[in-house]
Amino acid sequence: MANVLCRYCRQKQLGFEDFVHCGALDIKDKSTSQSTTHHEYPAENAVDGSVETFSQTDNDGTDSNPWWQLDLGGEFWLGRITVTICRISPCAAYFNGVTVRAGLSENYTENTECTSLVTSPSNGDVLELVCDPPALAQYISMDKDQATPSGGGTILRITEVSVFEYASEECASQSGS
Ligand SMILES: [Ca+2]
Repeated sequence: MANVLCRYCRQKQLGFEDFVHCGALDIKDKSTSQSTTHHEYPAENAVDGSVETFSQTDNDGTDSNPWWQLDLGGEFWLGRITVTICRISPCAAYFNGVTVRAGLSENYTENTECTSLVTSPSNGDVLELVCDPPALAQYISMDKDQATPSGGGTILRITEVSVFEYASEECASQSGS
């Protein structure tokens, strides 16, 4: 994985690519959406900077394929995606079995899986999900694949998401190892 990371970093350092930002992206005011919304838990609650709020899809069984999506408003090389899971049950169950995708299509089903499937998280976890290889993406989505056994059924709850680009500091640490 280190070689993949460093290739992109070196391109940036040498000016071959027009990267402007490094590290964590400011996503607080970026556009979010989700398949359905349960009561007062809209999609933007997952990027509002607070671990006390969360987004959630409907829990009445009518949303059989729940998804959540973030529009970064531009293309970025990802990177790392951090997901905070709230501390109280059933927070972990509601994020179990999630597929994280990143890509350039507004239709999340056309984007590839960015990280491995999320299985058996715990309440209060901060999941560090790495896009390997790096993904050029404008859209990040999280959806529940109904073909995968999931303790959370058809409800998707997301407490807080952070998104990181590959930065030159990471390149330096990787290449020095
Ligand atoms: Ca939140």
